[in-house]
Amino acid sequence: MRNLGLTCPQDDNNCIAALRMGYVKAGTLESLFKASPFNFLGIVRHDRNFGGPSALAVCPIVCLDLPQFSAPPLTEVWTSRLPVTYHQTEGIHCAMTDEVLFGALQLEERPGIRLDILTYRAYRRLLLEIRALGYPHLLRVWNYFPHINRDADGLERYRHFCVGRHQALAEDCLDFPRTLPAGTAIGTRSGPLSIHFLAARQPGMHVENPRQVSAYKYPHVYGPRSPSFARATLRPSTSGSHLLIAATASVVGHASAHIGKPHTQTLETLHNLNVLITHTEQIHGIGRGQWDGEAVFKVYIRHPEHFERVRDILKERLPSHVQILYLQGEMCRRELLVEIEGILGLEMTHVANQTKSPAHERILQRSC
Ligand code: 3EB
Repeated sequence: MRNLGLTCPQDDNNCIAALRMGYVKAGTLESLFKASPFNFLGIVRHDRNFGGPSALAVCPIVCLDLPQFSAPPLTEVWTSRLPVTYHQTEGIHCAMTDEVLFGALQLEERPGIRLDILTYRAYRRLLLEIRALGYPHLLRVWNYFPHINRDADGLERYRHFCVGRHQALAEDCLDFPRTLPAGTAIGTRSGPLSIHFLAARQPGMHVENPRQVSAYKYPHVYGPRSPSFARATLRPSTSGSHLLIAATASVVGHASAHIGKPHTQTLETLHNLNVLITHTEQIHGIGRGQWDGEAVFKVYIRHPEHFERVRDILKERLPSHVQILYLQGEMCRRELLVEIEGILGLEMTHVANQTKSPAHERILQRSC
């Protein structure tokens, strides 16, 4: 595969969208906020403590202990040109537009409360809250907690987490597991169980990857309950649609591929992303030229010594306008060394169903 074949940004891409995620230099956050204080949906910082202006605390702020490789440090910012309203209750902080809700909650772990119980409580709370606020469709969830690969009571902490998440989502979601949100689960260096999410008034369309067994169908060798997430969610909107891509790794079928090889794992991950995007285009009748150029990726790398190699591969294979943030984090399987997630913007005003893309053949030639 040479590259993901995404087009360059259009000229009109500078207008502020109804929903946008991007990375800004941490130092510019304050002036950005002052310029448009009511357009912030959320902020994700990649350090433990939030050192920004306190006025920002009206919107959900997520602080994750995941060291950044990029310098100067970048902050993830979610904005909207639509008016944003805020709501905070029982530890869940939400920001809402007419279409979407960005929310965050953090639960401290305490001795005697297993991670599956804590996770179940967190998900119950957030599912009740999004329904009460009128955004019942969960599109995308990010999950972070420390020591993800450590054993506790004879089971890896990630697997405990999967048990709690599965129970809450299976109880709540109509048409489980077909309505599962796209997901990320990454181990931090320290901190609480931190979950942030995007929910919507309208349902998204969940997409699976034909090269990969759906995570919710993984066999029991990976844990007593399968990981409850979709490979991607397509969020249709008349003001610009988005493809929200789950963290993607070097997993083929359900097995980890290229154990011990960061270079090949990165290539395999890119191949998975390419196939997932192409598959989305095919089933939803999207031409490759309809991606509007908004492309934001986040790369998690387990070992700092692999950073430069991974960055060089992505530099070569991703178009130059793509925004990329590199973080050090732990994947949920010990043998995985890199994971990549992303958000792609679509120029189209609505997403058609079940139409074959005429660009189909041409795109496949670009694959590995
Ligand atoms: C995988 O493909 C890699 O448990 O929410 C990726 C994205 C992975 C999300 C999750 C796990 C999760 O199975 C791991």
